Amino acid sequence: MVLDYKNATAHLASYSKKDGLDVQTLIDSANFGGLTYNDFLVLPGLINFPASEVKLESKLTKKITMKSPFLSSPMDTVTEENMAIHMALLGGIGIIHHNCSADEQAEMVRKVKKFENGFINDPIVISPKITVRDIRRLKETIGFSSFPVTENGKPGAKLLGIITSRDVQFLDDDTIKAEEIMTKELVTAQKGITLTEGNNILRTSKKGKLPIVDAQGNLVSLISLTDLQKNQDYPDASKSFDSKQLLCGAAVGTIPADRERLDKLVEAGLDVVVLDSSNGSSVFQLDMLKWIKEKHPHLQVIAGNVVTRDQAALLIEAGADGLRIGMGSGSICITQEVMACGRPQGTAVYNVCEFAHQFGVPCIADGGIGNIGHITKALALGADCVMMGGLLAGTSETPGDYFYRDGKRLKTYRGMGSIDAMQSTDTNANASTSRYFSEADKVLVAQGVSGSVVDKGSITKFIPYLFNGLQHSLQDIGVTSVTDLREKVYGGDVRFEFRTASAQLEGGVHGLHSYEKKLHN
Ligand code: CPR
Repeated sequence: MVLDYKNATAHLASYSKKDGLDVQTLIDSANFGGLTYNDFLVLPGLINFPASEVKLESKLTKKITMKSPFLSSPMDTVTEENMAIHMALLGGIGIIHHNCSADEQAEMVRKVKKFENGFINDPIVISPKITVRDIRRLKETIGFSSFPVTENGKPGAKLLGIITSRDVQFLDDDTIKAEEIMTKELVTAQKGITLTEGNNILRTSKKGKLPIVDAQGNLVSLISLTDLQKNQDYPDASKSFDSKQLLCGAAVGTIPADRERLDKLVEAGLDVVVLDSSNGSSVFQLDMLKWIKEKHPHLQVIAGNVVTRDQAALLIEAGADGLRIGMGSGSICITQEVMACGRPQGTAVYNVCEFAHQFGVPCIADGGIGNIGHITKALALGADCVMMGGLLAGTSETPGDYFYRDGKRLKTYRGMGSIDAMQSTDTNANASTSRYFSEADKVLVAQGVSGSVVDKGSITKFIPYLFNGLQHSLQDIGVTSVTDLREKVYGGDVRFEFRTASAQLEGGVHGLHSYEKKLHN
């Protein structure tokens, strides 16, 4: 008998066969192996809304919600102040690494907290005694054409004038000093003005630079006309609850010196601390958590890393405001190989998130995110946010210089437990060794490698690519937000399918002689 086609959806509602698997069955069926992101797919749902309407707002910790579910890893080839500033501007957060002295790390935090879009808070400044020869040299190396002149040649001191390239262009005598040729009649603005007000002054005064001074005439910051033209608005920027300052995260270890380090970071304005350990279920981390909760009760603490419910329970009970999940899944990581310890990331993310959510503790899937699809899968398995190292490495906001090899423009990317990273600082609180409990070891055992990645351009383009891609991905699944995804996964409406080895081949590009994989414009 042929059924009436008009009743197809009604018939489906009472149909005994369902496509795909619910999430629990997916995880249970992989029990003899553990699940990675590449092992499964999410089945498509109904699209009745535009991708641009998909909300990616997500919880980072119990008290912090972000517009984009993205974090950059606390690694010395990924996150310093420049990355942290741009991650926050783009709606996520950067976690500043701790493979440096406490003072250096605190200074990076301070720079993120002091950053105001459009204001140059650390302008290159010259002294009145500097010669034309030096100014020309500075222009060649830095590429700027004008410099504020202050009494002692440093920002924060009394502003005396400005030197522009025109002031030095036609001078034959290289020994003339800046104070003899600088412009002294300056258009300045007072500290506290808004970017819009500053921009208006720049426009009407037709100057290239607007120095911002305090009541005593000391140089505080600068607005530049060239920046004005490229200045983007960042409506989704992650900001602290009480101030308009960008949100900043930083990692610390759990050795005694890290308490002093954390005090300095908190003084610099830190919002979130990540307790950085390859295995978070240690007495050291529990003690540290307890100490932080007493000493800095307003600081949000992300504990980890964990991959099991047992590990998670200890940290949840000790007051963790968020959990970081992953052991051995990082792209530079050899932990699973060397330590025989860890867990496939899909299984780890599902189990920990399912448990932690019952206590209102948000979770971050850390490591192994290689593309937009992996982000979707991490969120579908319960993660609130994802942390990325390798995917962001090679962008212009990461620390380190580009170099050329085999005709490719590259940057270094290395694991924090690689021999290179473990030997790289002369501070007694080496982040890399303490992350792996190796600070007392005479022989270092590497848990990661050091390598290189290709230039990915700026994250001001790359993060929007991830954001838009993720919106389209959730649209395909038929969910309108990260919360909607979570509810429909746990409710059994979002369905999953395993991928066999041949299914994985089928899902990749195949049958071509050659091709170029260009991911975005
Ligand atoms: P990917 O995003 O590159 O896959 O992984 C980055 C994550 O890898 C980091 O956030 C950190 O948790 C982890 N990680 C960093 N260095 C590591 C070493 Cl040497 N070994 C194991 N995991 C590491």
